[in-house]
Amino acid sequence: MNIKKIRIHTISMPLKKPFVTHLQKVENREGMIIEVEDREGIIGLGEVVAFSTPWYTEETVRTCFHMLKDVLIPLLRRRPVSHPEELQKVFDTVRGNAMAKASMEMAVWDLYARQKEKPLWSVIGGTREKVLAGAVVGNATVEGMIAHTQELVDEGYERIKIKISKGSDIEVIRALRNEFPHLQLLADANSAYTLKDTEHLRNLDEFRLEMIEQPLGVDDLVEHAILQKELQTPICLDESIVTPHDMKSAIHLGSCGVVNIKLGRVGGYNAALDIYRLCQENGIRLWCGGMIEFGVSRAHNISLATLEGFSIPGDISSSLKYWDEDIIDTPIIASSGYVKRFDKSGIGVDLNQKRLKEVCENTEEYLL
Ligand code: OSB
Ligand code: MG
Repeated sequence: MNIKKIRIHTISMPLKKPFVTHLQKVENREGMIIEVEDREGIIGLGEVVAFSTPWYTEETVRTCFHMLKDVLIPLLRRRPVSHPEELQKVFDTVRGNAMAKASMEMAVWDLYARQKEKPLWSVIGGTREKVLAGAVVGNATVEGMIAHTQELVDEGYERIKIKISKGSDIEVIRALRNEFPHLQLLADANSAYTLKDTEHLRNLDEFRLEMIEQPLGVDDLVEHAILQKELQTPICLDESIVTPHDMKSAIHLGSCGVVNIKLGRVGGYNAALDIYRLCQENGIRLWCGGMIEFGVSRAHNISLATLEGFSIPGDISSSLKYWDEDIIDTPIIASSGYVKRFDKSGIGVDLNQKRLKEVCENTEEYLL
């Protein structure tokens, strides 16, 4: 692929409003934008979606920087690839560190599509002209969550996910259901419960939630299978599915009816596409997750969600939901429940250089 240099921009941007889960309140988003440039000057874009601290997975912006600089870029220097699928084998020699690997995979897949002058969605076999959008409401008071949901519904979102936790669940969901009887509603617990809460979680069945996301611990594939037998509401796994092997285990055990795929969490396109195929073959429904990320990763999510199997609205929302101004030159806009795919080469967007300058804290360049 003739990769010549790689740039890593560390950026930091305040959110318009803090994003609250029972695990963490995110007020400022750190991240990294990756540019992979070939000998002709064509640039592929990727993004590190890890957070400043390891509250969602074990990676952080700093661990990703270390992995990129000291491990993954040197590996790529020693073992150049001629197709992005080869990255899987190259990166398999490094354990874990999915988000660091995913940022490189994103950039190399984008570069590959741009070299071929094709949109990335077509390279991976996507078909949807517009992808199913959805928005997320963070944890707050019942009144606050109703008001936020109303704002998002007024903006045209047809599916809303709310963050729940112990002590902030039944009451909020009942109130939202009363207020929005026909809204597609789901709840994400980010591992707030254990099997001891089974009776309590059963009380959620009456509210016709589309699903409950990650009610139990990251390692609880068996426990999720036991819980799923007790609930009518489908379980959707997020944190528990990191590798295609996790997906096989979850299918074998019956741990979930739904999965959200995040490129960052699973280590990039190669693993995401493997998980996608496993879900398609085994009747597991799929949607594309979000990481309160910047437009580069969001544009990758849109490419991925053009695959036919992404038949449920994901956490794909407008650039303006979190940012005053996004890092990409064409902001993402959700309307009437959809985001239109980008039809230019690669992910279809470029960096907004003016915005990058404003939010960039550090840039390093590595020659291959
Ligand atoms: O659990 O799905 C999650 C954001 C950051 C970390 C974890 C999660 C989320 C979201 C998606 O809920 C929010 C979004 O990107 O709009
Ligand atoms: Mg989640």
